[in-house]
Amino acid sequence: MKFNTKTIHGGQEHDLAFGSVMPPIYQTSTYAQSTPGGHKGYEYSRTHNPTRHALEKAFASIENGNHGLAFASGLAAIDAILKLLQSGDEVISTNDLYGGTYRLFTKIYEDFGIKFHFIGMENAEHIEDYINENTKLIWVETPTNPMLNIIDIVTTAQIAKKHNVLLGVDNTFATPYLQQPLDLGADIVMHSATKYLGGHSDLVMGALVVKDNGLAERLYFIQNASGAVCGPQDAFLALRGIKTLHIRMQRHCENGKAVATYLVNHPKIENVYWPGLENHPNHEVAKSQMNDFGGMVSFTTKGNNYEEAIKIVENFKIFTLAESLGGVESLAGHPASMTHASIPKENREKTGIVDSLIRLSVGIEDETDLIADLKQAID
Ligand code: P1T
Repeated sequence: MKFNTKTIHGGQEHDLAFGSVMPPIYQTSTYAQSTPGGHKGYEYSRTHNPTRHALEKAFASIENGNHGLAFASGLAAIDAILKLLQSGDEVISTNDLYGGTYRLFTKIYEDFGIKFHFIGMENAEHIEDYINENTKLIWVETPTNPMLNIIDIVTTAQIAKKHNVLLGVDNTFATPYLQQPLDLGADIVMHSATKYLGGHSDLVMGALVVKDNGLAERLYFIQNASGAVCGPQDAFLALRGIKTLHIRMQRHCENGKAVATYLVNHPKIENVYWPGLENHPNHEVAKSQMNDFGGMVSFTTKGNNYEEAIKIVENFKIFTLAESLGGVESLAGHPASMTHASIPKENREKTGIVDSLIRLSVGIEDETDLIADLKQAID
């Protein structure tokens, strides 16, 4: 099955009871048993729920994996991965990543004795300098949030394999429409399904997909034992969202390109970060591992003035000033004071999250309206 068919049919069966084409929302916590253990495969909804199960099969299908897991949020999904580790283990992570992931790593898991190295991975060979016998996980966001750096997944996977270390890739920004990390050698692919997979800014959810049966078994154990599962209503909404992922992503990419091109030519703009630009430092790697370049665009203004950046985001009429990304509507954010405020200023600025940085999640509205909105807000 091709990707555009998988988004609609991948892992899906018509409902066994009445043949409903869309999966029923099994809004139940528990299932009747004829005798202790005598059930129809479902016992309790933290462990299994048919609507969630349908979604988990869809996740696995679109990411070319064998096993999918749905969580209550993206961070709950990352949390489940970290529970594979033990005190004394070490993790090597991209230095540019979602502020909430950084906070989970440094404010929760460092206290449990896990050591994190946050490094620039644009030159993947650099990763090997940080590997030792305690290293258990390499954590990669690509494109990174919010600087849109691109990490070479194939080379990173080769390094991970050589040292017997797990490679997890946060595929939230790209989605499987643009890149499929498991096919490039990653062990775990993760999503904040809150974003493009859900696609309509109406749910909070996380996803994991793996190929390996043993790894899946450990993650299912953690999912059930820790319990951060999503509810059946949200599972239904995510299933509905995934069915249009391919056409939404196509438009996100087209509009992303139009916005990036407009900003590059604007006299008040200093830097534009979008992996499709030929002068993007990792453009060649992006071309080799992505089918297109997505709808996330970040930029800074000349003079790097905090007040000016705040004024711009306040001036938008179509772009909504809000956290999050990946919905059909365009959003704008100011990472230094919003999504990445939990990263100390000194660390933030080292990776480029300066005071004038604005991040756009370019939606699927008409391109000319988006450009006009940028023009009036910046001018
Ligand atoms: O919000 P949640 O569903 O828990 O997902 C966390 C997360 C993980 N990974 C990436 C790359 C993310 O962007 C996020 C969430 N990000 C935002 C809310 C944001 O505005 O960047």
